[in-house]
Amino acid sequence: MRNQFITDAYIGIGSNLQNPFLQVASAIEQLSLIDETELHSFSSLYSSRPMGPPDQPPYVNSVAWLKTRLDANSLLLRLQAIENEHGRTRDGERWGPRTLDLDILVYGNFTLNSQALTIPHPGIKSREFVLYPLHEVNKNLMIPNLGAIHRIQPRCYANGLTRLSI
Ligand code: ROI
Repeated sequence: MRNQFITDAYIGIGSNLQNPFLQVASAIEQLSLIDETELHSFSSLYSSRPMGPPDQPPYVNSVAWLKTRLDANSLLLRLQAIENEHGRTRDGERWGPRTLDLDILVYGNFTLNSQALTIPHPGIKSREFVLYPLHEVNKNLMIPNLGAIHRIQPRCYANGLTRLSI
């Protein structure tokens, strides 16, 4: 649904199958085409160690900063459509490899806890592949329930996270 207000939404992007670098680059382009939404900026692409079963390829991760008039659930539907276009399947093992994962990390000052969606994303504070690119795109970000990104990010171990592009 269209919203009178423009909200800053931060999207976590991850892939570790079928040319992850291209998957992430193409996802960023798709994000720029969402209706009622503007792609404000995006982070470098990073290579990260898999969280979850270790017998899977490394991930490529990034974070995009959107300005949107869509409500959170409508935005989620757009993200799921992009995941599907990228051949995402949902029948694999928990925390198994994936062609494309798009998560709403932060949606303005909102907090939400529904079956479909938890905002802010519950994994933010323990995931270096989210916190470092999020800090790169907005060093002044305040995350509801968690606080200032510039305080949280340095407390998170980098775990071999490597920047692939500037
Ligand atoms: N691990 C890394 N490094 N990056 C991800 O984007 C990622 N996404 C996931 C799980 C399976 C939890 N592991 C990940 O969904």
